[in-house]
Amino acid sequence: MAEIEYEEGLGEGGEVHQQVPTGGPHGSEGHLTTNQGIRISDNQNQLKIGARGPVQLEDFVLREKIFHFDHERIPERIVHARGTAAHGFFETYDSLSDLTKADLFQRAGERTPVFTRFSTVAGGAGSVDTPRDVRGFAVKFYTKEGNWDLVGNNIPVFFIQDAIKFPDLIHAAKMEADRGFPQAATAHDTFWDFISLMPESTHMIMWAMSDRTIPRSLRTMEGFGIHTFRFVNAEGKSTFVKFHWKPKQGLQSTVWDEAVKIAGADPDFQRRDLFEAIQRGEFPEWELGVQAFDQKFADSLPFDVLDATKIIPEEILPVRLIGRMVLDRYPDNFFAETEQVAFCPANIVPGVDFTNDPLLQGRLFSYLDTQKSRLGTANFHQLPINAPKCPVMNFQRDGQMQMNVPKGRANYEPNSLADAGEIGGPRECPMTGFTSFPSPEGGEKLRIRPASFADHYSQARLFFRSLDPAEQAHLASAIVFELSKVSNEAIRTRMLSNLVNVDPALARRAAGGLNMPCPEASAAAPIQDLELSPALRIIRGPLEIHTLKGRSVGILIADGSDGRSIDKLRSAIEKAGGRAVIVAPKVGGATLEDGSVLKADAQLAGAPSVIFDAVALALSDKGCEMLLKEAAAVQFVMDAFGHLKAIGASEGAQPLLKKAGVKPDEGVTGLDNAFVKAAAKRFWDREASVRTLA
Ligand code: HDD
Repeated sequence: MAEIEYEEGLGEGGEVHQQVPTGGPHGSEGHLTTNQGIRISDNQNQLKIGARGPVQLEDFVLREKIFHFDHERIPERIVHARGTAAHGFFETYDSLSDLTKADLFQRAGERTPVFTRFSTVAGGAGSVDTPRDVRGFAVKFYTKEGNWDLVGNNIPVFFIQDAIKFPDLIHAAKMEADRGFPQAATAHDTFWDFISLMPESTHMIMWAMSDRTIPRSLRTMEGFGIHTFRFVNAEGKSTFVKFHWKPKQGLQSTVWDEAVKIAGADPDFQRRDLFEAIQRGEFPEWELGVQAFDQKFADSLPFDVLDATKIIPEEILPVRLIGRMVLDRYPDNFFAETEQVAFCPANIVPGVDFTNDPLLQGRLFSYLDTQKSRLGTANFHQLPINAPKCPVMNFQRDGQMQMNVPKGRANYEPNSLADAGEIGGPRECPMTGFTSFPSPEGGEKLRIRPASFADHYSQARLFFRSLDPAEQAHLASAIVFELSKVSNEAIRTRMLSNLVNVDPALARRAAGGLNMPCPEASAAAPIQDLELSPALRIIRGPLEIHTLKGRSVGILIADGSDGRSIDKLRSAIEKAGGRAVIVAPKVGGATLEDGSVLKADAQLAGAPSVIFDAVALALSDKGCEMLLKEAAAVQFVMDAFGHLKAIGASEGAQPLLKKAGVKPDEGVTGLDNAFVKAAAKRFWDREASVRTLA
């Protein structure tokens, strides 16, 4: 946008009465007007009697502007309040007509527009991006047959089996009722009190305490539809499906100390990361896959597929990849799109259907209801971000904020007005309209949980035991951290006794970390030792990719640094698909060895190493000497080492390595190709030397 220059007009007494932009009528963007379209002559001053006189009530420009501002906020989401989103497309790989008649899956290569919102769960809209928390993964497909919302998380199971427990779960997880804290954290008494009394949460708790809840980037997480849904094909045949999103960027998490420090360094770390990746043209991509199965297969499993606290291990039922999603456009306006987008698991298209999962069934009501209170009107579906991209025609009328102007007399159906040449309106479509899968249902009316939902520990054990030992240690330490924040000892003990059911060694580790006795197991229920599932690992798992693609390297420079080696390093990083970010004590840059000035992308104090995937220290003897006295520089290196990242260091930088306590290992290299290779991964074996894990 052209910059507008202002010229001050002086009144007789020398008072400023107006400021007039000088660049064209009102810049190149047109005229400033009120909401009624009246052109505004002055947007700087209220209407007054005399330059210092009383303000006039008749100033409609002022009143309208302040009134609108006063009402700018809407209620934030009760959960998933903090989020970020992007536009993109979904592309079908091959026709899926064997499984579903859903139009978006019929033709290979067909693209469907999507809008995807990622979120944390517990924190408010103004909280931080990197607490330990589940991430929401909600996708709105604008299909030709209407909107389909796949409202999932980055974890394939949930805390509860029945939606009636959701308000209790969320009340317990969010800030405590009397004191209003902690914000965006589950490490407090009420959460663990509830969880310790809800054995069905145990499997989800294993995931929540694992590295899954501290993802490095929104781009490096999986997504899951969680519930068992149905696909229905043109012949009316139903197949059960579980949805999976697999990140092409690979799976990557942070270490806990790093996540905590990122929250201070950049509370917006993950939304900035998504925004900037898209700006750079590095469009994040996920593949959509399904685990498809029939009733016979469901009956063969040692648990109920209607129970949302269970997974089907991929080793038992592989994921069939059916398409890809690319996010290639950031919203133009955060409020209009990201804040006003309204997801609803009840939005499905012909060819997709629900099952009797009691968690899913409760959700079908909740989301439509919440949107009405959050967006203030039953017409929220007319907002551009929510409006389907296919025709919407019905006899629903009126309500607050009705944006459409329906024509004709008929606002009911059936009607015969069309027979008389008037507008009759739309009609039912028995052949092509949505029909529910006619599953035979029957039984007594009861409030009861099926016996097939009773095993709360076998899959929790399966998850824990399937992890890499490094991840197991992270998980045990996370439990110790969280329970250490619980002041009520009885809650800690009760939780530990639940953990004995999962894995006695895990319970003992947690008890050891808390320095508490390990209690007896809480349940006598039989627990099955299921076949382990290595597919569940992040570390050394199938989706841990060693790459610099989409990742960043912070290159620390100072006065006297060698420009040639910086250039060489930078191009090697870029060639490997990474991003080199020059960090210097001053943002204006540093004077290099040859006297030239290299501008920095970031100032050292504002760019700690936690925001990078690896760091390089391109320092001369002189520059290093200067930085030895700079706590931020020492911390930069100390944290990179503690967070198990690669460190490439010039000869001159060696004293800084020493001061930061860096011990040589394969992740500590010179500023050469070995560094570029090392920068693509983390060094998990280093961990035992830098922190005590439970
Ligand atoms: Fe929920 C929002 C995911 C269970 C009630 N939920 C919400 C969002 C996601 C999920 C990703 C944010 C959507 C956005 O970005 O706008 N929720 C889940 C998953 C669940 C789940 C994966 C279990 C498998 N949710 C769940 C239950 C209930 C709700 C059982 C209520 C009975 N969820 C809501 C809600 C929210 C919501 C209160 C808050 C804001 C909104 O809907 O639009 O209705």
